Formats: sequence, C-alpha cells, structure tokens
Amino acid sequence: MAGIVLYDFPRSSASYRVRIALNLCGLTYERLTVDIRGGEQDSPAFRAVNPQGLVPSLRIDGQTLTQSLAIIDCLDRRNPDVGLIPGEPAARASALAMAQIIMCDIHPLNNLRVLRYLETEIGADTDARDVWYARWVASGFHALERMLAGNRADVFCMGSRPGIVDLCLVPQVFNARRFNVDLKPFPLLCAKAATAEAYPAFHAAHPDQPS
Ligand SMILES: N[C@@H](CCC(=O)N[C@@H](CS)C(=O)NCC(=O)O)C(=O)O
Repeated sequence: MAGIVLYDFPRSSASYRVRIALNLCGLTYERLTVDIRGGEQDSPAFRAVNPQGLVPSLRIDGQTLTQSLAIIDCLDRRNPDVGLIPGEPAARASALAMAQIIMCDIHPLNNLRVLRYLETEIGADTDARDVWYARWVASGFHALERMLAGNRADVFCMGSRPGIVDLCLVPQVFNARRFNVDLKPFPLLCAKAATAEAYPAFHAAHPDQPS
C-alpha cells in the first residue's frame, strides 16, 4: 500500500490540525505543499485532488480525503486507542461541540479566501480586515473559555490526553496571534493551548517546523 500523503500548507490551520492528528497517531506521512498564497489551490491539478480547492487533503488507504474534521474522524476510527475523539457518546458530543466552534464558526469566516474577498470585493483595508478577524475569534473564544471552565482540572482541554479540541485550539490560537488578536480575555484557553503546544506531536506539527 502506498504511503500517506498530506496536501498541506504550513500556516493553514486546517492542515495544522491534521498534522497534529497524524503525529498523535504516530503515522509517517509525506507532506506536499500546496502554495495557497500563490493560488496553487485553484490549479486544475489540485482541483483534481480536492474539488473545493482547499487544504488539507489526505491520501490514505487508497483514497483521497478532504475536510479536516472528516480526516480526523477517519484517523480516529483507524487508531481508536489514541483517543482523538472520545468514545463515550456525551463526551464525544462535548468534544465535537468545542472543536466545531473553531472548525465551523470561527475558521470559515476568517480563512484566506474570505479575507481576500473582504479586501478585493468589499474594499476592506487591513485594519477593517483585522477587526473582522478578531470579531469572530473573540465570539468563539468567549464561548470556549466558558466551556473549558468545566474541565479546568484536566491537563488538556478534555482529560489527561490531547485530542480533537486541543488540535483545533492550538492552530487557531497560533493564527489569532498572527493577527494580533487580544487574547487576554481567554486565560484558561491560552493555558490549555500552551500545555498542548509543548507536547511533541504538536511541536512537530508547528508551521515553523520544516515540511
Ligand atoms: N472546512 C475545511 C476548511 C479548509 C480551508 O479553509 N483551508 C484553507 C487553509 S486553512 C485553504 O485552503 N484556503 C485556500 C483559500 O482560501 O483559497 C477543512 O476543515 O478542511
């Protein structure tokens, strides 16, 4: 069977999530960088990989998967002992709810194509773009900060092992810092992110690590 291939961009937070998940599963994979800043995601060659023209995509088990949540779900089912997503139904729903605040309610409003649309089609300048960015991060992070308070005693966002909430949180905090979002209102969330960031699987997935 051919090896695992990740179509990736270092600063893509959706790709960063999947790199962490692959590392937590102890899987070896090849990274193919898709230059999303230069428009490679819209090339016919990459649209053949992912018709949406978005990273990540993952070639695994003879299939090409898209959408980071679907990819992480696949990795979770292939590697149930890692515990990327809790198995117990209510815990699973709690973890997915927190992860989806980031995946579904923050990130889609702030990804590259949306920010570019604001600038090129709506005429937003850099300041207006950054106000927009921070607005949606703060909205989601305020909710997450409150939800994490119930897990304050846990080492990671949920429990004693890193999982889907941590692997969504760390890339979103990284990107929020890049856009100078004020993170002071979110001390617990930042503490959880710092704990996870120091963990080897997260460290190895960091955008500054060689690809
Ligand atoms: N919901 C998708 C989002 C993927 C996504 O938005 N990827 C961004 C990078 S983080 C991208 O490829 N952007 C290219 C563009 O905006 O043109 C997922 O979770 O995989």
